[in-house]
Amino acid sequence: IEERKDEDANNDIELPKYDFDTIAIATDNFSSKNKLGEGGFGPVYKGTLRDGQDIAVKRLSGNSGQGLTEFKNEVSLIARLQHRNLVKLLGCCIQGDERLLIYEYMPNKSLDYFIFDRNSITMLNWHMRFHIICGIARGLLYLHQDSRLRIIHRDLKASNVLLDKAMNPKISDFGMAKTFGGDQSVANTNRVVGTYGYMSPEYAIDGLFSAKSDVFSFGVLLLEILCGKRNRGFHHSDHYLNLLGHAWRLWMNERPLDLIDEFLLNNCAVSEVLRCIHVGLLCVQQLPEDRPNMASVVLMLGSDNSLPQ
Ligand code: ACK
Repeated sequence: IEERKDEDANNDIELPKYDFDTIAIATDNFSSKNKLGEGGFGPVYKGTLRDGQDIAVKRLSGNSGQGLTEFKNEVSLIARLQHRNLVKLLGCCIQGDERLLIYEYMPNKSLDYFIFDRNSITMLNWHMRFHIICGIARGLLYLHQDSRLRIIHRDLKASNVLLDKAMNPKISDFGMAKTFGGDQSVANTNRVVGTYGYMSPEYAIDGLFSAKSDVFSFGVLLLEILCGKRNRGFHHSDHYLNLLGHAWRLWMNERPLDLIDEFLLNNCAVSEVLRCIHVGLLCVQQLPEDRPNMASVVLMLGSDNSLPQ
């Protein structure tokens, strides 16, 4: 793993720099009515640039040195990312104490809102769910596979997947991401960050992370999308974390028929549902070496012709 040094992080930035006043005006001085929510490292605001373009502005809360590191990490990584299933970073602002990230605005909120809200989940028919699953898989494959990037996201979860106007999914929030280079594919950290419930056992317990830990999170997310249910909020305890993948498998083994019944009513393609369940369960396997990589996942899911691209 190439741990990026703080002082190097800015060298990679090839992004438009906005001045603070422009963004303050665009967001109506960060007024509370424009606040979209609280992200991992500070509040996010909606704004509109002078040319009419809608933006989302992530404002780093000024008090933590750790936040500054994550900010630089996120900027240097995302500045190079170009994929339709990743939220696009349009620019940044580093002025005085202010640190802002300016993103394309995603009008349909996060996936979290759709899959865990009893009413909203009904808005996601099978075709949309499959489209979203395939899009997330392609975005993650791009992060893992691009030879220049090779990025592990480390915090893939429903609230970090945003939806655009056409309900295309885009992965966001790269504050925890790490690059890895050469032949090295597994790294160790004693600072485990991420979200319990989505974290793979080897990462949560031993701090070992690799592309396969993202695959595990993807598997949990896929199963959540299929079932419209949050993973069972496992606690930070070795016992529970060891059981996480196992619990999903047990639960899904009991449930596939119910799931298919539910989706059949909406004329879904049963073979696609079965394929998705199969892929999800492969991804949440206990041992990283048993999980498929994202290239295989994308292949196994098959093509997504459900919605116009
Ligand atoms: O679920 P949400 O509505 O979508 O609430 C969270 C909140 O900000 C904190 O992360 C929203 N958010 C983050 N980035 C964007 C974006 N690019 N476009 C629209 N909303 C965003 C996120």
